[in-house]
Amino acid sequence: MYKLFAYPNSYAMSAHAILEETGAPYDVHWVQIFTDSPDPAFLVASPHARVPALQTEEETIFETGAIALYLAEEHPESDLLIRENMPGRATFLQWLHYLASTLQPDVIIQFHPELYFPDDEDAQKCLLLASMGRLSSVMDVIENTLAVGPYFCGEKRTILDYLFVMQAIWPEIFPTSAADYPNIDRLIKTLLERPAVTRAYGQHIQEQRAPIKADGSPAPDGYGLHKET
Ligand SMILES: N[C@@H](CCC(=O)N[C@@H](CS)C(=O)NCC(=O)O)C(=O)O
Repeated sequence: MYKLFAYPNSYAMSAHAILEETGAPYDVHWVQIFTDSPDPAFLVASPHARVPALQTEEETIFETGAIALYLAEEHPESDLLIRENMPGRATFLQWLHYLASTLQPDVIIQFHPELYFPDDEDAQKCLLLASMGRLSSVMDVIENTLAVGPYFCGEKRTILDYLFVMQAIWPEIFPTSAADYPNIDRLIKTLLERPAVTRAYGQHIQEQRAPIKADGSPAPDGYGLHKET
């Protein structure tokens, strides 16, 4: 039985949706992040106290891309990989790393510029602007790639689509709106129609609405990366 350390409406959603796709049994362990006293078990699994982290029968791992790849390899029946020696493998690896190292850092900046410039609102505004410029060119590149789609790997749905879409559902990471990127918009809609994705996403929305604190007091501001409206 897997244990997924998660925080509502966060990067944990892609790992969560992939877990659902595999059909493997799992428990979600909801944890608090951005706290001075993270859950000790969570800290062991994820030394920066960032979600997601996954406890398997043998070990614990962190980093969304690694968790996604691990789950897809462990559960080949889910058919979410371009494997070694398959055509398109190199491109698959390219996008896997692009999503983690080129897209993701600018996504986190859009939600938490204060992590980079605490107590300097002007610097935060400059960072947000510069980072959105970088996101804009990333979105152009992805939009272009998906023109051949519908998925990152053409006709084949892979973990890449989950890794991207579960971030692309946040309007804050687009210069204007996802609707201005027809191929991205189509991919988001296609993936969100999948029962496994709906189940995972539904748990995050439900948890985001529920208070996390043991004393039952309301969730703190900023609970969930993207605040529901
Ligand atoms: N590269 C990491 C990033 C994880 C990450 O930054 N997660 C955010 C939530 S979406 C988090 O836990 N932030 C808490 C913190 O930075 O202290 C991954 O993909 O797993």
